Amino acid sequence: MRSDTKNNPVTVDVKTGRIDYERIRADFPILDQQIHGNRLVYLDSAATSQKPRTVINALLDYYRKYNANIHRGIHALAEEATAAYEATRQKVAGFLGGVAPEEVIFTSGTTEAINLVAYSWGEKNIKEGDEIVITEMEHHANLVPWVILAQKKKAVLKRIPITICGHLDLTHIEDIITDRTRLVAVTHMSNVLGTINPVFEITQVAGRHGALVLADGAQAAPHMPVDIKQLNVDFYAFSAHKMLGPTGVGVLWAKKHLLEEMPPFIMGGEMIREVSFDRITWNDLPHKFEAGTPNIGNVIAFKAALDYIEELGMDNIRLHEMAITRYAIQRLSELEGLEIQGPLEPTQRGAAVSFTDPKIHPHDIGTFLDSKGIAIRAGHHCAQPLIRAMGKVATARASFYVYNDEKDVDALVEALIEMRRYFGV
Ligand code: C6P
Repeated sequence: MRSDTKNNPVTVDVKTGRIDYERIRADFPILDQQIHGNRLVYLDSAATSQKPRTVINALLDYYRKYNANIHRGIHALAEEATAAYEATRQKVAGFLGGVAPEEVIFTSGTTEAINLVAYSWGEKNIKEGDEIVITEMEHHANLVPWVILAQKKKAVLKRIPITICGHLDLTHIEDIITDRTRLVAVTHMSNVLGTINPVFEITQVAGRHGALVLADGAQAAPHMPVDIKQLNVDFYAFSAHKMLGPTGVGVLWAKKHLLEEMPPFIMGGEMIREVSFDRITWNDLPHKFEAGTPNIGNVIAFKAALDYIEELGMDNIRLHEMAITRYAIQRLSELEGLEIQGPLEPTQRGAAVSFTDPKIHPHDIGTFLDSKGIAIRAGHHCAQPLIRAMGKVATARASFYVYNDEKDVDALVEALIEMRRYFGV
């Protein structure tokens, strides 16, 4: 691997675990700009995070110096690209708490990772009358594939409801997960409510009934330590672009024996061992699930993102975000009538904070904040059944990451106060 993408050491206050925000912000070139004449305050990391210079440089390096296809060539560039691509797989395996690298499948994102499980494992294992359990707070990526699979297979789709505080209501879990349940698909952290779900506890119940558990880690993996063995899940999916990495790269982790039993999802080059017109045998893991030329440069640059996160320390990231979230909830609560969705206690939630104003539509909130240089997301956040269960049509969502601090929260709250004056409410 080339070494000129090496990051400068980042600083963390050892006593508080707080990240040196000004220092971090300087690592993200995109943040150094004005939007509509104001300092950019980026509060939309739950949609996609910004990228540090090291990630951008890793991508440029690949295209400038060793762009080649992987696992095929016998020339120097191909070998260098293959080694760098596989180094990311090793890094991901370590990031997940030390899993086997062949259990790490690169996909285009969380969405494709979950679809892979639905099409491959689901098509093979779900039969008429079987049960698939999801929750009321799923993103469409962990909902639509199961709705469609259940319809196709005449399986029963059951759901775990939410409480008014935005937690999963596990009161009737023993009735919901039964001996007919084949799979429980649950988000590790809600992209709307911020709720961190008790995935391990759910795997305990599922395990007693012989059901597998898939956790959607799109919002959790970027923000908190993920140890697959401790979580006890069978499948785990997440996206690089929400954790400082490039778009177009995701990960499906699954237990080796499951991957070995699952048929390939996409057919083509690289995923085969031998092909004739009447017989085809599959390649070993992980290649069986990575047909065609993958997103080589972006996978390689993803390693730089994981290096950056490792250097900061995931525990420090979590502490930093809990402090910002606590401050954000406290400051937003000062606005009379503003409703904050999800748990209010930062230890139970992540740094995606949804809110609604009784008199101003979330889209108007988003548009007004944009005019002040503040980027948030407004809408249903690809979780329509959840938004409906909350009795809303949409929410505004501010989401924080390593490059945000309390100053950004203050900018948000001041702009919301100004917005109310502007709308005369
Ligand atoms: N949520 C948001 O603004 P992809 O698009 O495949 O990288 O990730 C899909 C996905 C799956 N699960 C959860 C919990 C998610 O939050 C997301 C992406 C973004 O909330 C874009 S809709």
